[in-house]
Amino acid sequence: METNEIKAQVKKDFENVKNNVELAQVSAKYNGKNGVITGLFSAMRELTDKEQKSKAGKDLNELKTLAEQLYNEKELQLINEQRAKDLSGIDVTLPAYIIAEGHLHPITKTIEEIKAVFMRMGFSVEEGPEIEKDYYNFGALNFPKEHPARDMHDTFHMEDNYLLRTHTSPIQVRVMEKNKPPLKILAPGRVYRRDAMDASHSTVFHQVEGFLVDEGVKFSDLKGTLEVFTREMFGKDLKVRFRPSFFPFTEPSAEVDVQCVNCKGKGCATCKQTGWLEILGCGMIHPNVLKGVNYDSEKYTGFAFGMGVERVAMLKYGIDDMRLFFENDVRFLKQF
Ligand code: 2U9
Repeated sequence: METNEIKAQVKKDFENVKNNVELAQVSAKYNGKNGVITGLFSAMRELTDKEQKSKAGKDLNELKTLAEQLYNEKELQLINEQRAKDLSGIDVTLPAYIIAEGHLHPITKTIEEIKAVFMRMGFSVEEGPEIEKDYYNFGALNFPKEHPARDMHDTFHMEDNYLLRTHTSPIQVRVMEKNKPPLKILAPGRVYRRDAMDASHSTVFHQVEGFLVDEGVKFSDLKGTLEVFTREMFGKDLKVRFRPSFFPFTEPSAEVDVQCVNCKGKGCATCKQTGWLEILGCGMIHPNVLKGVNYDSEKYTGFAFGMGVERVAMLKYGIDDMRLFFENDVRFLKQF
């Protein structure tokens, strides 16, 4: 068959294609492994007459290009036809229906933000049970039995020395029991206190605690770590101060204030005219806590810190009532 005749046939075949299946069939007929054009190329390679071979090669290349071009044109035509069919009966000028997008709760967001800052400093995150043994919540943390410090935690007690954890410190005791130093752990989670709910207290709230244990850990390491945290969380221009405090599980202990995020230290209602906001508690881990998990307290030292997430979120976002976080009023939640 003359190439011109074949060309005419190719054109006719592609013209008659009505769908993708037929397009694939016609394409295979010419360009497939056993296709007409593929066959002709094989035959051409057998030719011995140089001139004949060169002409046949040129003709075949033209034919191949034509088949490719026709294929591409047909493919585009089929896509456009399908699109027109899809859109028939649809008014594309109608305004879009906006689907309401959900997002994380502000407390979850705050926890994620706190975690991100400490993870950049090399802390890893651990979780633990909310129903805890008295030992992990108090005993292991150097709270003496019958000591008033336990009362301050307003605990929900259960049977068999179980309770609802009043802080996330038990997570860290469990991590220490299972691992050797060096350790650098962040412990976020929900905690429970038998407290009446008001603008600044809640029965259920969230804490992020953290600790680091290694050889030669000093109070200055704690200060440096927490200064990085407050700078990243509240802004780099706000000053930080450490005040002496007391916790059974740390010695020495301190509370950390940041200059008021609202008035930048001048004095306002948020900071009760003091210019400072209390953000964190912290200290060097008490040797009794280290001994309790069989660490050599002569060799290892560590620091620990803790914060209430709701309080951090309230200060960061300028919220004056903790109850808003738990009411789940979408008018409130939508603002984050
Ligand atoms: C281990 C040893 C020590 C965690 C710490 C605080 C200080 C602290 C409070 C802040 C506000 C709790 O939410 S809050 O009421 N926390 O002041 N927490 S040091 O110390 C630990 C933890 C684990 C093994």
